[in-house]
Amino acid sequence: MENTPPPGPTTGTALHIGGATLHPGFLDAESQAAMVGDIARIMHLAPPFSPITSWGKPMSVAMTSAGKYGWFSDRRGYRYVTAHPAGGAWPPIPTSVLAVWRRLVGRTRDPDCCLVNHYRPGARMGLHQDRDEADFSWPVLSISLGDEARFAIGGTRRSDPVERFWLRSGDVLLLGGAARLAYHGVDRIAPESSALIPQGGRINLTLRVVD
Ligand code: MD6
Ligand code: FE
Repeated sequence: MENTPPPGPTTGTALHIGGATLHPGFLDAESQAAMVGDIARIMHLAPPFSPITSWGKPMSVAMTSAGKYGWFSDRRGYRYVTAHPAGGAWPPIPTSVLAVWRRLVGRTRDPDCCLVNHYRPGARMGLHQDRDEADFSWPVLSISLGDEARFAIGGTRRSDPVERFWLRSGDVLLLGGAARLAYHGVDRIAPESSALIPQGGRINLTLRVVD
């Protein structure tokens, strides 16, 4: 696939790609700007940090969280924790973000964790499965804000072939059903492809039920 995003916004109905469900342009410009403001408040209260992988290398993506749990990694491995590494509970998940979950997943249960990933140009997220949660019958919902990102998704084995597509600001992606345990990652960011985030880069929110 090409290395630069194809032109033009895409809006409208859901697309099914590699077992995932993509809602292109789910959030309009105004909702995206409001959400970035909400995320800036989370980052102020719970500053992003680059978790250390079990290999001992810091990740290129800076992370923080909101909700009952935050995602954390160090040499001992990956896990959910109830406090920021500097101390203190995680800030609550903003209503603007919960509203997206409630519209697409439902009102039966709200997510326990909103992981906030901040990508600067050059940051990447290697192919991984989201499997630190207790109940895989709940989907993982992801919201893209800012610079465009090329997303890769394969099957439930690391060696399965991957499909790649671009995630744009305002897109919402759901990994549920058979795709819940699909390997996926972000292999490139298109620098300065969006002016949404004052410092530039991309913010990705992933919402999960953890317990
Ligand atoms: C990202 N997303 O888009 C990384 N995980 O920056 C994820 O790792 C992800 O988009 C689970 C479900 C949807 C996702
Ligand atoms: Fe993931």
